[in-house]
Amino acid sequence: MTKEQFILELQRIGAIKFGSFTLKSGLVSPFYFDLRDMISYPELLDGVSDLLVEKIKDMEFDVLTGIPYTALPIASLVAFKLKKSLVYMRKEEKSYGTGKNIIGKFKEGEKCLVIDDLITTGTSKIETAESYEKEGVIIKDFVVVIDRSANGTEELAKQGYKLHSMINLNEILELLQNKNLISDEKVKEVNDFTASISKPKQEEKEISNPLTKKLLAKIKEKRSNLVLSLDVTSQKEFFEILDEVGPEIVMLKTHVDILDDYDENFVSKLQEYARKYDFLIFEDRKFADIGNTVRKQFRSGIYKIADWAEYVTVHMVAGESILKGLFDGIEGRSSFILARMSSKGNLINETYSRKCFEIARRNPMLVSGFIGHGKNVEDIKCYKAKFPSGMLLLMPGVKLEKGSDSMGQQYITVEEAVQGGADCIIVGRGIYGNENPGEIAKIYRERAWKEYEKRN
Ligand code: S5P
Repeated sequence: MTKEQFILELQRIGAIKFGSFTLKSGLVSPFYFDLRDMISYPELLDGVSDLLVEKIKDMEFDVLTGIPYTALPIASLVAFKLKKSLVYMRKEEKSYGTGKNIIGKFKEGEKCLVIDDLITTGTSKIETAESYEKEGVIIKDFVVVIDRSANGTEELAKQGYKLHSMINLNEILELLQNKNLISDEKVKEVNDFTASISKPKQEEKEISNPLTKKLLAKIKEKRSNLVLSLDVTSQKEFFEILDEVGPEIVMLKTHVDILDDYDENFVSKLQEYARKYDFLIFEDRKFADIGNTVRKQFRSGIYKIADWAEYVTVHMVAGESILKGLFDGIEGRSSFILARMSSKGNLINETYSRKCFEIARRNPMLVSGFIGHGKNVEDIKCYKAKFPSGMLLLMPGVKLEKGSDSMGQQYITVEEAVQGGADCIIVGRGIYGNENPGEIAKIYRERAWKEYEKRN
């Protein structure tokens, strides 16, 4: 069956309708596609699965799924024809028995290709991806039989997914128009409707946040994307190490509250070092409270972080208003949101990460990027692909060798981090825990920079 024959068959069985239809959203649409009844037409199912097989046979994936209900029988046939295994997701989360939400055999880290019948806005695809990602399955590609959206491709791309459409709305309109099965007026009506519901295209914006630009410029200028996390408890040790490592780093990350002997001279000395060795200052305070409290934690108390730290970290668990609390009325400061963590068993899931990205997208002047981690290069790439454009990835949990500590920290290698998309690596004990912090920092720097240059 050719694509044209398939479209004409759909029209014949009433799966493509023109008229006036009230959608779930309440909008009245001049057309309606409903592929549910296709299961009653074996030759149509055979035809569509052949066309899909042709479309996906060279794509890379381990398992195949269809979004219930309509696409599941279609995906079953496609899987059968390609001799690939099929999985599917329960519609209701299961909390009893095995608690398994994905039916079928799969291994964590396997790539799943998702088939669906239609795409309108892309929202349900993103939700599907999230529920698979929660179970450790990697989703990158969606294949739809009909793309009835105006910009589904862009909407999915924003979240890091690729849409492959077998047929788009224009192809259907053109064919039916050529066969005199639809009037010119109707075509216009359909096009006007689609244009009216599509979200305006967002241009890829240049980076507007001056602090993000500043970090990027410093990385380039200093030819280093190494951030030292200097988590030592005495000022003596702090500045001794900094004297050795300062020349190698683009930024210094502090936990000022772990110093045993913090005093009023600390900040001015730190700033002097930052000037001397030309690095930026980042306090990893991890603000996570209501706006009013973080505002005081940032500006007041012993440390007065807002006075000297150009970047801070934020846990978005309290919601978007934390950004207002932190930055309202302050210039020249920015944040990194913890949208993933490196510690074993942390409670962050894909949905939480995505919400962090949405908040950052709305606040580009207050957020420079995200802290993140991943199991391997692929996993990090998937994570970073979902970032709003122009946002940076800083990655802790990095050492020269993979491993872990006894308190839940997990390490990946410098190469994995940067190849996956880390713009900066954050290294603590790997450097300050070494007998020769200066020498080892040089090695970290060189290895990270080599991968960074390769990637860019
Ligand atoms: O998920 C995270 C986020 C951060 S900011 N995992 C982390 O390890 N960090 C911080 O990075 C942590 O607080 C510490 O300061 C540093 C990693 O230190 P290391 O000694 O394990 O390299």
